[in-house]
Amino acid sequence: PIAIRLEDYRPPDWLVDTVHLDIDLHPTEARVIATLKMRPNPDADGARAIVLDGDELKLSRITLDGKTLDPRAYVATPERLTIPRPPSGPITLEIETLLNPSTNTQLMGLYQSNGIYCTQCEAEGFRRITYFPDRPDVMAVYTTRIEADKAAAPILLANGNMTESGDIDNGRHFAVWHDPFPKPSYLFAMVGGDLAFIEDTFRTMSGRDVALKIYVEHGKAHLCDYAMDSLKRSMRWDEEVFGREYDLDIFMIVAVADFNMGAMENKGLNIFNDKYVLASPETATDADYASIEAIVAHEYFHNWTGNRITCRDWFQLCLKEGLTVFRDQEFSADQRSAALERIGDVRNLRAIQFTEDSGPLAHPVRPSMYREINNFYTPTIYEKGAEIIRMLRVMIGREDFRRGMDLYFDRHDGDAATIEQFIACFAEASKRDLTHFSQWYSQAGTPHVAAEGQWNAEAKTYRLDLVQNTLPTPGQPSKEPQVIPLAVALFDEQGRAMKTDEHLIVLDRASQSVEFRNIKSRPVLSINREFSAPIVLRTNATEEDTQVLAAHDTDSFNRWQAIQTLAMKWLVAHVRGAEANTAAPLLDALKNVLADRKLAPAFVAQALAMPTEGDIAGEIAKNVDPDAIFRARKALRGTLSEELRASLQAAYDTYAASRGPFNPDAKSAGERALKNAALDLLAANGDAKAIALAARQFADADNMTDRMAALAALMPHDIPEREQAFKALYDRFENDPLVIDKWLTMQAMVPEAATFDRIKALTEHKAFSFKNPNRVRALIGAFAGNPSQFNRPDGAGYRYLTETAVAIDPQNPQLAARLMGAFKTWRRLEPGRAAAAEAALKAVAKAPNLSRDLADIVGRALA
Ligand code: HT7
Ligand code: ZN
Repeated sequence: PIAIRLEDYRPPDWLVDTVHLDIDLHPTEARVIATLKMRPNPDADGARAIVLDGDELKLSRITLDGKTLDPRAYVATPERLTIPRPPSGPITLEIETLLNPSTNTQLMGLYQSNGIYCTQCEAEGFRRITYFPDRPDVMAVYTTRIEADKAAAPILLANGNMTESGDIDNGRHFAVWHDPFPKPSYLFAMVGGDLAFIEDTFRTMSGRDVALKIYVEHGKAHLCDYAMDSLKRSMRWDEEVFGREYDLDIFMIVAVADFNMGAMENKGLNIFNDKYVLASPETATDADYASIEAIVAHEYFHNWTGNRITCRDWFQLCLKEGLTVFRDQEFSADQRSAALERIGDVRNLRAIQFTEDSGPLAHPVRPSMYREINNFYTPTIYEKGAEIIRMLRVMIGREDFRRGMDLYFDRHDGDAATIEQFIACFAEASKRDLTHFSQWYSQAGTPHVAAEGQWNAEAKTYRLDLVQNTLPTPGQPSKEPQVIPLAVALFDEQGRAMKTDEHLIVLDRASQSVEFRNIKSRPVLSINREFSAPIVLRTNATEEDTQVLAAHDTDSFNRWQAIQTLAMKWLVAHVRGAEANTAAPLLDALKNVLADRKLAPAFVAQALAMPTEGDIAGEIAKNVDPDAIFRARKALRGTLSEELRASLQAAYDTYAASRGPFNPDAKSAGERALKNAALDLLAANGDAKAIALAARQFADADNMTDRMAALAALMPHDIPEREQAFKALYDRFENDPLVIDKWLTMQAMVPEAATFDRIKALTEHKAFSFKNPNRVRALIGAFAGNPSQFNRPDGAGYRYLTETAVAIDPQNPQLAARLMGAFKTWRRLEPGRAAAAEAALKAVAKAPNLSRDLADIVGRALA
């Protein structure tokens, strides 16, 4: 695939002012007539040919200013429509294309999901509907007329407000929608189908009433209340926290079953993977409720950060995605608990972004080159992009941050903007030079910071020496120092805060020293509080220092981090063969936390959740042996199970007893989280009483959180109770695909050699389909996330994944390429496994007719 480079950006030669789409829906022969009012771009300096993008398009007719275009005046291929010598002034083009939604398995452009017509246009799907300058800096006002069989598609939706609708002959009907806000083509959407809906209204801060509707397949409307509630809370929050009001008269969400990602922020008509809409206590876990809340908010927040202000080009993707993730994280923190949200967000960042940043697929938050943009919807763009915004707020303070955001909204409303324009707003609002800070956007890799403190008893000073280093990443062999904001506090050895309480150190050179004065006793350093910068940190803290922080740090994040640090130290030593390693400091810390009645149960649950196998592999970084990691983690959890049994049982009993009707709120979810974390550890050794407890909880549970937690506790053990639970879950929920996904995932996660055959058998099961991305991710994606089984020493796991990806590729390249994300970390494996992974990747690279998506991922994974 050819390279697209940021430095080659040129403004479009032609602009489109209005688009009128006339869409005649039909399962195999949908007809689209696009009427484009175009004019030459006064700001462009290039040739004036009209070149429109297409993708697998079939042109049936084209007129220019009302006259059929002479076939010698244009060239049409499925991928491009060129008019080499158009008139020099404004023109109207009418283009008719014919589509087959029923065979569109890529789920890009116009397709059918369970008979519902829907569209997905980001990033480059609009060109699968009609020929168009399909780039985000071409913004137009859209009017969409949809016509369909009334019986098959009684509901017809598009962006904006509905202006007309009615019946026509032959059982057909139509609706016209007009969106007054100019938008890029990737935000276009339409839906047609037989759908149920729930509705509500929202009164905006200026007193306008907005109609809210959530559309779903029939029989599922009762599962949409939590999504609706999340939407209303998001709308209020954006008014209160960012001063942003919704702008159309209606806001719609449509949930579909076949969807490549989580959801899509099309103007006024968000389309969702139904996994992130449908919820009931019976079928959704607390984690599902939290995801629904976060994703509904994320897509809604895009209305300002993404839609009203969009991206000039796809290199600026983090302008909307990083910023919108930051906004949804802040929303969740306000709705739930800021401390717990931060712990969860950092866990996720380390699990998915740090791994990406340290492997062959590392790339800057603003890449300078891509071959397939779909492969850049990554944790780096989203999660690291959000971390940059968070650091910016730490650096300039909350007030200037808000003033910068206001300036951005004011200045760029209606624009297709760049990162430079965004940063300029904060530089202006804070009167700071943010040039060096902006390097976070262009330099890939996670900085490693060493922080070594030295207390001088005589001088009563504490000197902190800071050194930063970022390892090379693909295409960036040498790195510059970054601007790293480090929130710092000092405690005494009894855990009392010293008078230098909170302090911000901005590390912006390769090494730097800071001196604290009047420090009368040896301090304990708490640094990178609230994870103020996305770095890997090493300090010269003693184990006792870490214990002080684990018991007393006033920053919940760093208190949790201290416990993880104690656990990680034990785990790494065990992986390296130190069997006699003592877990006493960790056990003390956990006993402390379990006994502390003032702590939120959700925090205690997080403290009990040991680093994952992936976390440990990341810490070890080289020559990774997934089996040794698995054994170490199992041994640690076994030790905790035995040594903490009484307090774990007490925690379990306390929260098992306090059961009322199910409530998905954060407090109740936190209590369930602690009860279930205790159960998980109690059962870690396969202790018969604990297994019986888990089996009973599974059988008696009145909600999916408790049911899945019980199944997760049984899952690592090869026992009849586990198999009975799998069967019972299937029997009860066989008609609910979203629960079936949990059933598939849990089986794919079993850490036993037999899992591989179980997975192959499950692909033949009637509940499974390679056509539905949720099913594929639930089974094959989960297997790729099962470290000990995916990384079988014989390489069969690698071969199975690559062969599956190659088989899926012709049907859905995005899905195939995403599965290959499992190879982000292959280079850190021990030589035997690394060789097997490399061989599997090379076999893919040689396969004929790879999609651009798959070829790009494999090429980069091997480079
Ligand atoms: N902006 C969206 C990203 C997206 C997407 C969504 C669904 C299917 C294909 C897609 N390609 C890109 C989702 C978001 O970040 O909000
Ligand atoms: Zn987004």
